[in-house]
Amino acid sequence: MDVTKILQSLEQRNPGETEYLQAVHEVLVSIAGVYNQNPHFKSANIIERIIEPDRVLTFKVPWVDDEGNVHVNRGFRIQFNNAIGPYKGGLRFHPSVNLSILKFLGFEQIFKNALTTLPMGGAKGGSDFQPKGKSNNEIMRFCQSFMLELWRIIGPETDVPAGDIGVGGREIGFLFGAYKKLTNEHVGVLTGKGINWGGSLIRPEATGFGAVYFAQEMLQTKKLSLAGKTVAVSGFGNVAWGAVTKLNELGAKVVTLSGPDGYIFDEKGISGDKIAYMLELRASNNDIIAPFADEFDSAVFVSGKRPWEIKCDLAMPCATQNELDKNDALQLINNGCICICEGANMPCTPEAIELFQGNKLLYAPGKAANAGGVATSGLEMTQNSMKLGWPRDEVDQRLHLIMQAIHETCRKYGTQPDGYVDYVKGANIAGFLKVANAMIDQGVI
Ligand code: NDP
Ligand code: 2IT
Repeated sequence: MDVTKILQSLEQRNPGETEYLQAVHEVLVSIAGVYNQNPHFKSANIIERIIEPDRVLTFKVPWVDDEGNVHVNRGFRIQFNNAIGPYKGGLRFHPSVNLSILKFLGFEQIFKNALTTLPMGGAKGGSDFQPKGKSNNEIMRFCQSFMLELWRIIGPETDVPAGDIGVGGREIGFLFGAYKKLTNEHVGVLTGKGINWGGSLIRPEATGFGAVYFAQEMLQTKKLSLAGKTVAVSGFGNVAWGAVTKLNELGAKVVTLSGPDGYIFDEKGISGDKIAYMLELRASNNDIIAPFADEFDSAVFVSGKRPWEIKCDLAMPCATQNELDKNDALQLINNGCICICEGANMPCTPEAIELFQGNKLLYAPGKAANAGGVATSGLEMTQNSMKLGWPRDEVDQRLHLIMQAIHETCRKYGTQPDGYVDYVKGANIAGFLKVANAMIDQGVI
């Protein structure tokens, strides 16, 4: 496989889709060796087939605001690959959403889902809708209009969407209500559902919990633990909340959170009522973290900056893609950070990753470290199929085991001759092998 040639042709056919090209580039570089050693991949042209989505749907989402004004947003669903199971992946509502971002997320989701050990294909969707500042009724009307199109191509055995940035329990509720009305079926077509109507315990916490379990595994390879470690976290959404909660449980001290307006630093640690307040801020729908520093004397707000300048042992980026660049990486390294564990999808730029790996730090890519969210979605699907619900401990234990298994898989495929574990390579190779072999078994289709 000639990575440069493939990427050139991909760029020609997908001009300007920078995030998508970035995600494909990373995977191709990782798997080139394995690919070239196995001629059956080449003869089945797996590469060209795996980087092209099976199906891309874009649609109009008209909706009416509380003043009676009519708006139009764009909706998307990328069904990327269903070789190992039904399409599965979240929906993102954020003004930055475009085809490139959803294709990168859908592409990554193929490998992430393969790593979970559960039968799920890869997909992603969403809209450029801005939820910030919208009323409950406006969100509901938007979700209903979105589902008026989406329902045609999803189903519990076909494609099962879930949440992502801007889509949480409330939105999943409105989307589910609309699907149920349109099809007259109460089925597990979405995950992240409310606990009284088919949801799974632990799903809200799962991505953050899972990422912390993964960090714990990485530290253990160096005979270290989370107890007493200082952690810088970015974001203050669903993933950040789960991570901060579990980090506290395991004895670590979280000193930062961030929002689009800047970050807060709290040297006393963010725990207890501070976590509760973070949720309140999130629910206020204003998307600013600054008020946190007004509420707690120990916290200071740093406007317009990212938390990576704070001295920490661990960094957990949990906000969005490309939020940690080369300069941030240098600051972390110079400040003695030993482990970077991604809660978000692709939050570190390629240059930052190169620095982490070049300095032999523990570095885990989102597709391995944040797979606990979709894995628990898979467990929600299992419970829906069985028409029963597992207790909290059972789901948490399964999540923990899955994260340990993913870590082990990364080690198996990513350990380098000098003993350093390249988790990027490990995750990409393991995910790729599973999906590619399934595609070969199923023929050219
Ligand atoms: P939330 O909507 O709950 O929180 C996202 C946070 O990131 C918000 O603070 C948001 O603020 C900020 N953010 C989003 N986009 C940008 C941007 N372009 N620039 C700066 N800040 C931004 O989302 P989640 O916590 O669910 O998701 C966080 C990350 O985790 C994402 O990368 C997501 O893909 C990933 N993830 C989520 C999973 C889940 O189950 N929810 C599972 C696995 C990964 P604002 O919107 O104002 O910009
Ligand atoms: O990026 C992700 O893995 C998610 N947003 C969760 C997807 C899911 O289907 O639970």
